[in-house]
Amino acid sequence: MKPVPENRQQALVDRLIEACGGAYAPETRRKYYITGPQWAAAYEGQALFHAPTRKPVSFEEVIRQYAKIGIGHWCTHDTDVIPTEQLDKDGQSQILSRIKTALRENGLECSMVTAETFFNAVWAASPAAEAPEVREYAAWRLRNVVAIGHELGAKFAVYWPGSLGYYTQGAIDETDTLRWYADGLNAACEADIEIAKQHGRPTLKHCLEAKPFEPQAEILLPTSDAMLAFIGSGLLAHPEMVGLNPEYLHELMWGGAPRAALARALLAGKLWHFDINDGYRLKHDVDIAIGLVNPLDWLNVLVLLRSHNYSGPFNLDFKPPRTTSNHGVFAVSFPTAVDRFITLWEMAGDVISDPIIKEATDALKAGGGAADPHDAASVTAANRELLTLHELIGHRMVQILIGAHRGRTYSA
Ligand code: XLS
Ligand code: MG
Ligand code: MG
Repeated sequence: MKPVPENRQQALVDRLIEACGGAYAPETRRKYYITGPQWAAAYEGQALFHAPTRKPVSFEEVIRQYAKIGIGHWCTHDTDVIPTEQLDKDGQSQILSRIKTALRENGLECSMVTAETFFNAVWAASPAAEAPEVREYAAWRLRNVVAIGHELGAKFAVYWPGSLGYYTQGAIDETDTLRWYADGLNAACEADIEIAKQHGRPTLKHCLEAKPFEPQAEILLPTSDAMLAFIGSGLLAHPEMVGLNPEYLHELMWGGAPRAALARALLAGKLWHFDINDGYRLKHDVDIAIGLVNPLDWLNVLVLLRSHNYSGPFNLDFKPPRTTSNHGVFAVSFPTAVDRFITLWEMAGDVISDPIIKEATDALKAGGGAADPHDAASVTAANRELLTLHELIGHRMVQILIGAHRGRTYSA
């Protein structure tokens, strides 16, 4: 092939993505509770060892593009859209009114707001640092985020306390830090009760998000399970207002099974919000879009969530790769992420209603009917052949994933 001149490259990408097929109409995409973060679409590709590869994108543009794709909900960190020095000042109200206009004009809703408590230098020693003024600043920021949430009509507030940890051990007492972190959340919940009353709205659902490493070397609440223990620790004044926002990759990063982590959150009644993406075990937070790495695992995750009627948001918390252009972010990255989600969600429905999986599962639950349930040999023998169904179910899941359950084979 001859070199493709710069001015023909977008058309080539557009033609090939069209040729891929399998895209859903924007109206279909809007039927799912999919939320698009401001920071994901506006991410410019920068990192510690990476210069930006894309140009800045305004929130007006992100909202307009999400509407065109069919992503019906938008969410943001406070400082994605409001400069730190303008928070809770006139600048904030002007920006919020511009956001409301953009949302209204494009038929989008703001689903969630989140506090940036990791990027600014003020968080160097975490939002729960030793110095009381840092903690007062953190409480003020969280209260302000709650106010922004009500102003924009959000239902959820998310907190990823990225810098709640340390590089050198021994300088802080972890129990103090965790108590102080709880004080910040208590301030947010108490402010919420007041502000919700003023607005005549229900209080927000406050969702904690864990990540096992980054940006600190050691993290005090590294997993969703640690967050559950924290919610139940007695430190929170309103534990009933606080739940989880697990992120798929964050559970995979520590070597866990995301589906099992979600199951534990479901049992605790705390699975309120879910950041969807993909990546690799025991690596940094690569934030690849859903289904590009682990589609089978994703299918399994969605089977669990569908089976248990999860009805919260699916938040596209991924980062378009640095190799994707500004055009590609909205032409390829977001629509394909949404479409893989929808396809996997619908496939999860196929798994749940698949007669083979159903019969196999029912048989496993019926067991073999051992003559003596207190005799190991008799119990083992009674189930010996049935247990082969575990592998058969795994095979059937792969068949559904690749379409082979419809009779497709690769015979020559
Ligand atoms: C970072 C987190 C972040 C949160 C919101 O790793 O995923 O994007 O979702 O602060
Ligand atoms: Mg996240
Ligand atoms: Mg992540």
